[in-house]
Amino acid sequence: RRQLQQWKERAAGALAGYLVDRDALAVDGRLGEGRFGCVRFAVLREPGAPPRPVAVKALREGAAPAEEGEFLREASTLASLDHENVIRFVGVCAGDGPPLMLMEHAFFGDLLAYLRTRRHLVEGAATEDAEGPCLGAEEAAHVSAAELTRLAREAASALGYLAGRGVVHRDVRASNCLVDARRTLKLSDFGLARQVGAGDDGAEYACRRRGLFPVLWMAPESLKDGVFSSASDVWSFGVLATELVTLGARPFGAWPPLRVLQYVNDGGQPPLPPDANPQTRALATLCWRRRPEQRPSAAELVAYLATNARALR
Ligand code: ACK
Repeated sequence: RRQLQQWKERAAGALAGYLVDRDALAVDGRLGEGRFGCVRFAVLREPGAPPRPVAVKALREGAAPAEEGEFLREASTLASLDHENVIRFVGVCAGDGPPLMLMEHAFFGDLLAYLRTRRHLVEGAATEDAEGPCLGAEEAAHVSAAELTRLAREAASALGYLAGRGVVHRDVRASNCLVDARRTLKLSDFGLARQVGAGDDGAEYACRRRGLFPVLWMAPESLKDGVFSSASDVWSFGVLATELVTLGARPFGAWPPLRVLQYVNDGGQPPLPPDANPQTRALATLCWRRRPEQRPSAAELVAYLATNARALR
């Protein structure tokens, strides 16, 4: 408990420069439900600055002190990051009322919902008869190959940035990425992120606590030994690639997490759709190498996806 208190004081200190006046915030509709509580849309009006749309994460009322610690930790992690493909931190509201965390608002919401909407468009295009301005199925699928590859490259770029700063995200998946109005991917949800070293690529975080973990996206060493690193984020990136090419299908189909855990522990890899192209297959298979040090780095993934602009399909 004392450790938690010390941590909270440290986080509050780190965030002192980011305090936003609660009255400057006009909170509007709900964007969705996060781990700590509700995420809402708001307009921030600060003197001398144009009004600015933000997403507001609130810590739910009656949250346990440990949850408050996690909430502050996420805010201070985000406040320390600055990258085109990482959601921008705007500030926090403390004092009276529930703690609030303000982030850049991403117009299209989370990537999983975005992909699933696209799936309907592609399927709609496939069934539509020749009339109407709809894209042909092939054309729609084609458009998405370039876009899917760009989204993957942007996610890899965020991971490369984090690896260089010694931050392990630990929860990389489509539902934790956001898409802004320019359709740029923004990695988000840093609730499980941990600092593992100052830019030391091989550094690991060993988790002692049990909790809710995203089993379907987890590398075997994380499942088995609770070890997380930039290389385990790369494994999760491979699973994210399957979400991209399937336009948002659940990894491992209907398998329950326990079955996935046993399967991956026994050497299994996440399934790819039978029609996935060879480049997608090759990329994912590299990300799912058993030994973390044999997986490509995020920077290598970025380079590959930049030169193979339609690799994901
Ligand atoms: O699909 P969504 O609207 O996008 O539902 C989830 C929900 O809140 C829980 O994470 C949305 N959300 C979270 N952060 C943001 C943000 N910065 N901009 C827009 N929507 C956000 C997310």
